[in-house]
Amino acid sequence: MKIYRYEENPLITPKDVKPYHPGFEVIGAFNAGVTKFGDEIIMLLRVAERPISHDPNIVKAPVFNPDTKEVEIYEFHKDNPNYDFSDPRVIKYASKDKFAYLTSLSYLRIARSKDGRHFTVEDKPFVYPSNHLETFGIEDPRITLIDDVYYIYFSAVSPYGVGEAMVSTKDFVHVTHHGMIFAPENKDVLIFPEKINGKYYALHRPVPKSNGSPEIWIAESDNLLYWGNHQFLLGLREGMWDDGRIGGGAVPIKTERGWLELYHGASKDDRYCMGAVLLDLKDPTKVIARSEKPILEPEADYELEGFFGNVVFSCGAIVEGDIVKMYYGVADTSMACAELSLSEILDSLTYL
Ligand code: MAN
Repeated sequence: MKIYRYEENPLITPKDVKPYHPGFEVIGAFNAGVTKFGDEIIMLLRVAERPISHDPNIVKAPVFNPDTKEVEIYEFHKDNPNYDFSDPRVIKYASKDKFAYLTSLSYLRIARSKDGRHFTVEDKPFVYPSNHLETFGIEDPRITLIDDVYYIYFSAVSPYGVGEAMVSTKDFVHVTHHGMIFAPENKDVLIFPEKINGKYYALHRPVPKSNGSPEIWIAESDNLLYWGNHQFLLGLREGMWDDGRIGGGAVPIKTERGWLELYHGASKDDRYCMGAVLLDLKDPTKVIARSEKPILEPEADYELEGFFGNVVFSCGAIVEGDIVKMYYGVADTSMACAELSLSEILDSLTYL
């Protein structure tokens, strides 16, 4: 399969984004939702900011306080035996496989472009944590346009867990909050851009606890807010590139052969690739075909190295004829884009 990575990659890096919080540094501008808006392409960036630490033995954890609207900073010494600091993204409890804090606070910021390659990042956040379910930040937005409303949904992270919250806008200025649409632990929601047989559909990715794995489910709704009839859709594949965790990536693309979903799959050692799955046009709970091999894997230097390397992670694509412009976060640090051929992706799938 031919993959054309833009010469301008990475398109946006943390250096292109001014910190919003005094005393903080931007460590990530990545995993952006993408949409067309008038004659612009809008990227809704996940911007991750971290309090600057002058002592390498001190790890800081920023937490948004919804009552005061301030960000509070907690400090941890790396010698503290109660915590595990081996994953740079989180401060884990030493005694259990859970995180206590994140090391950065994420929020959503708009970047605009006319050509899809050169972006201007706005100065202020567009969606910022606003309640008790978002105190550790909001992450990895996706944007689905239905009629003239842009639905934006994202991971909301707090001590209560990671769930999926939704807002909507018509103009990328005014925002309506709709609250949490999928309770913890759930991420990687992807709302289909139109009703199918009279229902809205969404992919989602629960993380079952007592048994089960982080795999892709599908649900339906009459109103985009209340989701039901949950069904298991797509699982991990032992020994393959997607045997650790999988989740939806870009908003499902309607093609003649079915709904094409570009999803991410991570191996057990956290190497994130993009693959594709094809769902029945009239009944998206049916899987028709799936990638054996990734359609994109971390190979370029900016994909291999960064805050958390070996990651390509798409939250949105723009389709023009046969061209799929897949925007994707690289190494939990920056944004890149690659063009692929829609028909080549469809031809590369293994039909079940
Ligand atoms: C994982 C990673 C992080 C993210 C947390 C919370 O550890 O995806 O980037 O901040 O989950 O969602």
